[in-house]
Amino acid sequence: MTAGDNELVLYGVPFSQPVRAVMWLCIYKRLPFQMVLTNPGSKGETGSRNPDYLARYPGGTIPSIHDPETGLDLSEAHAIMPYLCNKNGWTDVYPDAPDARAKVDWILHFHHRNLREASGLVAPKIRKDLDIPEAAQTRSRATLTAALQAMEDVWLSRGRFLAGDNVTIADFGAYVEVGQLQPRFTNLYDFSPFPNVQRWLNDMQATEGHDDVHEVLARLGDISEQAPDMDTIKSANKGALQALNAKLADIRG
Ligand SMILES: N[C@@H](CCC(=O)N[C@@H](CS)C(=O)NCC(=O)O)C(=O)O
Repeated sequence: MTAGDNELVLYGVPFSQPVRAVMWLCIYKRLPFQMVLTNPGSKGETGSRNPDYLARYPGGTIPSIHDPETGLDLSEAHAIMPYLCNKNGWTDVYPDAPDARAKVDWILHFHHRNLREASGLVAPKIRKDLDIPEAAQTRSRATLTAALQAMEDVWLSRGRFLAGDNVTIADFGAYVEVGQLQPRFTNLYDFSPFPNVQRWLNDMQATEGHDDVHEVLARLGDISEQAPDMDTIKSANKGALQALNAKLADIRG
C-alpha cells in the first residue's frame, strides 16, 4: 500500500535526536507517517529556518508535525508525543492515571536541560563549523553525568524503565539522547559507572522499532576518533531514510 493523503507528516531528518523519538513512537505503535526531509538550521527551501517553515513552526526546529486529520501544526518532540498518545488513546506508553502520567511528564520536562546535554558531546564532532568551545563540552558532560546519576540512583533503581516497569514516551525521549553515545554508535561516553543505565540501554535496544530508528547511527559508526564529514552524515541520513520508508511500507501492509 502507498502513503495515504491523510497520514501524519513529520518534518525532520533521522540524525536528529528528538525526530528519532517521534519516529520511534510512531513505529512502535505502527502508525504510518510521511517524513519530509527538513534540514535543521537551514534557511534554504527545505530548511527549518526558512520563512515558510517559520510561519508555521516559529521555533524553527525539527521535529514538527502536520496532522491532516485535525489541521494541527505542532513542534517540540515532548509536545508531539503526548499529542499523538492522547489522540490515539495510547495509554500503554502515556498512562492516563494522574500519578502515572505525572511521572512520565516529570521526566519529559527534566529531559531538556539535562539528558538533552548528551547531544552537547555529539555536536562538536559533527558541527566543526560551529567551533564549540571546550568549556561548553565540559559543561555538557558534567550535566549529562549528573542526569545519568539521577537515572541510576532513582528512576532505574525503582523500575525497569524510567517511569515504572513499562516503556513510555519518557524512555523514547531519553534513549535517543543517551543511547547515541554507546560504543555501538558514536562511542562518546563510558557507561561503566552506571549498571542500571546499562541494563536499561539493553532493554531499550530490545524494544520494537529501535533498529529502524537508529539505522542512521549504525551507518555513521564510531566518531570518537574521527569526526565524520558532511557528505558522510548526509549519506547516513539518506540510507536511514530508505530503511525507514521500507519499514513504513511494511507497516502500511
Ligand atoms: N526541544 C526541541 C529541540 C529541537 C531541536 O533542537 N532540534 C534541532 C535538531 S536536533 C534543530 O532543529 N536545530 C536547528 C535550529 O535550532 O536552528 C525538541 O525536543 O523538539
